[in-house]
Amino acid sequence: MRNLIFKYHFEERFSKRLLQKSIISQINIMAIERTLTILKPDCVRKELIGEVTQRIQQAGFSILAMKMTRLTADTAGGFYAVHKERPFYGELCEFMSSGACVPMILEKENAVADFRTLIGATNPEEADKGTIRADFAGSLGENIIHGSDSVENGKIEAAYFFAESDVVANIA
Ligand code: RTP
Ligand code: MG
Repeated sequence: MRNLIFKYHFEERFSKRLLQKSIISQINIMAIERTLTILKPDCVRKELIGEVTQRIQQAGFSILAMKMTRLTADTAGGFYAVHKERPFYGELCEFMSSGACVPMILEKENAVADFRTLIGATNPEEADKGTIRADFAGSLGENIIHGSDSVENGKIEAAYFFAESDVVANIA
C-alpha cells in the first residue's frame, strides 16, 4: 500500500513537472518580439494606409509607435545602408524619399518572422496569395511595405525613427 501511495505521488509530481517544462518551453519558443515596419510611399499614394494597418492589427500585432514622415534621399540611404553596394540602391533611396511614409513599431509573439510571412516575398510576383505584397504591390521596387529581418535589426531600425519615449505601453 505504501508503495502504491509513493508511486502515485511520484507519478503525479513527475507529470506535473513535465507539464511545467513543456509550458516553459512553449513560452520560450514564442517570445514577445518587436519589429519595425514602414508603409512605403506607394502605400500612402495608393491610399492604402487604413487597409494595410487593419491587416496588421487583425494579424495580432500591437502598434506601439506610429507616425507619418518623409525621408530624404540621405535618410533613406542610411536606413538601407546594408544595400549600399547593390545596383538597386540609388533607385531604392529615390523611391523611399519620393513621398510620405508611415513607420511603426509593432509587437507580437514571434513578430519578426510572422510579419515577414504577413507581407510576403520581396518580389510581389513571388509573394504568396493573400499576403500584403501579393495583394497590393506593383513591382519589386515599389512593394508597399518594409519589415525588419531580425530582432536586432528591428531595434536599430526602430531607433532610426522613434525615441524610447515615443513607444507607448499597449493596453489593448
Ligand atoms: P524591405 O527591407 O523593404 O522589407 O524588403 P526586403 O527585406 O523584402 O528586401 P531587401 O533585400 O531588404 O531589399 C530592400 C528593398 O530593395 C528593393 N529591391 N530591389 N531591383 C532589385 O533587384 C531589388 N532587390 C530589392 C525592394 O524594394 C526591397 O524591398
Ligand atoms: Mg530588408
